[in-house]
Amino acid sequence: MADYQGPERVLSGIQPSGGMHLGNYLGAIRKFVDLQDRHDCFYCVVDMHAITVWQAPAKLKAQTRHIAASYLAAGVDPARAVVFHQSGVRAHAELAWIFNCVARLGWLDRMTQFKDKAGKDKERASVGLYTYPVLQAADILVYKATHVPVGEDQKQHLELSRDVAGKFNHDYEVPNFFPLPEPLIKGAGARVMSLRDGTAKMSKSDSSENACIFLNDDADAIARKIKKAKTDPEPLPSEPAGLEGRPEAANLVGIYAALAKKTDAEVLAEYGGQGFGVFKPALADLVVDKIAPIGDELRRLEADEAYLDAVLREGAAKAAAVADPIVADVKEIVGFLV
Ligand code: AQP
Repeated sequence: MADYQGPERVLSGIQPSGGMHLGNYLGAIRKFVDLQDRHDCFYCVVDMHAITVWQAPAKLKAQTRHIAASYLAAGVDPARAVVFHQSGVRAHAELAWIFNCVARLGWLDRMTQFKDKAGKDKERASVGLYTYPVLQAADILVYKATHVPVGEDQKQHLELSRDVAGKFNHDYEVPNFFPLPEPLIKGAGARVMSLRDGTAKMSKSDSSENACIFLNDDADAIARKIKKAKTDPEPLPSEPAGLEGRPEAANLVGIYAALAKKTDAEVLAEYGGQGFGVFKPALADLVVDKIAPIGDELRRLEADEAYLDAVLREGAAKAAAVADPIVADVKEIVGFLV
């Protein structure tokens, strides 16, 4: 980034592959809201990423609107940030192909998310799932975005985006044409874990519905899931070091800290020595307080499909106006006839 002279821009996206959950909120969307006043922000619903695993077409449309509604319900303002669906801007796919020819197989072979998602039967995974990080590099660089707010699980993909940008700049002898995008990961909530297994990340596609708190869960569902959350029999320690080796306890304390905008140490100063019989109801009250109003607004917005579609369409037009000239420059650099 050091020598890049272009404007600072923020880009991030979430896949419409299921319901929006607390991990997406704390790891990504809450940062989107914080950034929109200070930066030029592009927030997309990455439907082209979602189809790297099978999505029923009618459901995909509904989920795309659900993610868009979640952005808005959480406070993303389409007047201040560009909100759009990835497939609505052709430039993403065009640049992704060129980047497929820049990225190296060896780089993709190292991606741990592909290994996790493809599982044991990787021969049956889609080619798209394998090249997913290349499309992600195109999503970012098609706007010459300099900053990318994401959860910790995306760190490796962001490094690949930097590698792609650097190799393109080097191979085509256009120093600093693309910025090397910086991930914005730090902070509480960067890695929210499953409520059923403190060693696995909270994920839309988790088969246990009690593993995830969804943004549209009502107060009863939130309280029930927290009550059922896996824990251990020990009381909470009075200092963070005491959470070592206790992933479920660490996760619940981390969620509390992220939502209350406190440190783990501050939470433990208050609850250290207490059992989960005391801590879980306090956590449930806090989650309901912060998340239930977002859920109410989300349901209201989801009922207005015409409005959501208009927001996405207008956002896609604004996004294309920025991306198309960048792709035109790329084609010229690569040597395509334009
Ligand atoms: N558990 C999490 N903690 C913190 N941040 C998270 N993110 C996802 N899970 C957590 C962040 O949310 C953004 C969007 O992620 P995504 O939906 O595009 O992809 P994902 O990381 O694959 O999310 P899921 O929920 O696990 O989806 P599925 O089950 O479909 O694969 C990213 O910034 C991510 O870091």
